[in-house]
Amino acid sequence: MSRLVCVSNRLSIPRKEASAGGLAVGVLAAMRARGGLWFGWSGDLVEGEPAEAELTIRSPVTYATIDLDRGEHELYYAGFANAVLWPTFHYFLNDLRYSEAQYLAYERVNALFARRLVPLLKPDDVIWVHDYHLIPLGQRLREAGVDRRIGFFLHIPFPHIEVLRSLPVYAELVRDLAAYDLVGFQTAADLNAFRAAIEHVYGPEALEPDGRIRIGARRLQAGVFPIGVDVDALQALAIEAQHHETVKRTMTSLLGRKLLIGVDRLDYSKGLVERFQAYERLLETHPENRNRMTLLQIAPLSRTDVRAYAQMRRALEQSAGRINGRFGEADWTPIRYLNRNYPQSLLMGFCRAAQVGVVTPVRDGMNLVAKEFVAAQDPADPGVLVLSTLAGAAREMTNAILVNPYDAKALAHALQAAVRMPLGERRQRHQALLEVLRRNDIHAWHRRFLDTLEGDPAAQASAVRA
Ligand code: GDG
Repeated sequence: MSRLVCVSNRLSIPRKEASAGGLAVGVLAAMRARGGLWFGWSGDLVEGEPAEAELTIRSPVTYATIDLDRGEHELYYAGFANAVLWPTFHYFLNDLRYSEAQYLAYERVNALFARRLVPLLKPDDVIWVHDYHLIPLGQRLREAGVDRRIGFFLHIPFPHIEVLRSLPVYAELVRDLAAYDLVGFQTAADLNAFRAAIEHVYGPEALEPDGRIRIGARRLQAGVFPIGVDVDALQALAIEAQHHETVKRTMTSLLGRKLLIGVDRLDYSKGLVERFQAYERLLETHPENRNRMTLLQIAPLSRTDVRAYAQMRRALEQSAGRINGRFGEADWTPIRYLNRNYPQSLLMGFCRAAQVGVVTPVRDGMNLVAKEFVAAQDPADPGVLVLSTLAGAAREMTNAILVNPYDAKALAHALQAAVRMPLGERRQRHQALLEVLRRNDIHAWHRRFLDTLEGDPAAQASAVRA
């Protein structure tokens, strides 16, 4: 079997503190299963041209990290990746401020990744590039003479062509994506949007009847590979975490009230402002819930150097403060809003103890928290998942209570239905959701992607059909 080389902006080195983020969870699973090289940014900033990659061996994974120049990183990461691509791909065009300087830095950082990666490559490596930070990397590697199979997986949504076209460099991005052998998406909607973008840039003749894409002499594949979770590992964590001191103390402090839980990186795409509004509405319109439930919202800070995130943080602090001031009692805080990072074991313990999982992003590629919440439940007495129709996960998890997060009335209603759902229905829905999770777990995700990339005909057929 050829060696796997994964490339992502950030990586998850065991000796460093784990950070919240879905990409690292997924790539780590693939790397652990198969071993190989994981290349990415060290997390450290320097002044000037960064040195060669530093290798850290943690068998079966070798981590190769490079530092980035502080100014370049600001333009590439806080700038083009997170203030241009992230909002555009999540349909937030209001705050879009395009800057050519940021795009050029994005290009330069991708070229740097290619320069530093090429000397580490072996002749039969298979290369898997992850996410929107690194769209041009495949093309840069091709220019450096790399002719191995290179795949790309987009963890976030791919927008409709009419939204994508707002970016002055949309055609360059589509051409860069076409340099890969396989481009993977979370949902069929993302794949269709990509195919429409290919048609827009290259014309209808680029789309072949068998689903492949032909550009000149090159052919590439695009497919749907919904990311999943490690169900057994999460179940084991959740069961063990019940005995964790912090989980026990937290449950005691609720004095028998129902627990609603949200766990999200603090990001405007996660719908927290809308979630707090709906919760306020629930307390307003269903007063019987007052002093009977608590919303525990865990929201570790992310991308604090991007302006839109600081604004949203202030709005949430005000909202939580207002709700607690308006409805709280001396012995009851309606929302416990925490901007801190917890170990995953504790998160799973909180999820298992909760009656309702509130996963209501206003746009999300997949959303792993929805799947983690279901995996953490006790099948004999499971909690209920309230899930946004605008998360990729909603396409598979049709037995959750599905709701449009922009509709405060409907969301309040969904929360009410969730806390009141009888045991029989909870069990039935949970069992159906667990089956979906098992059918398409994290191992199936990386196996299917890599089998397709490496040319397994059975995997290819299923990727094209998906
Ligand atoms: C991107 C896409 C797609 C959260 N808080 C803590 C913590 N987390 C973990 C969760 C989960 C992960 O972070 C978040 O994953 P999501 O999928 O929910 O969201 P993104 O970070 O936006 O991920 C997303 C994903 O990539 C994978 O393809 O699903 O659509 O946006 O695993 O549990 N982990 C720890 N402490 C926390 O406080 N340890």
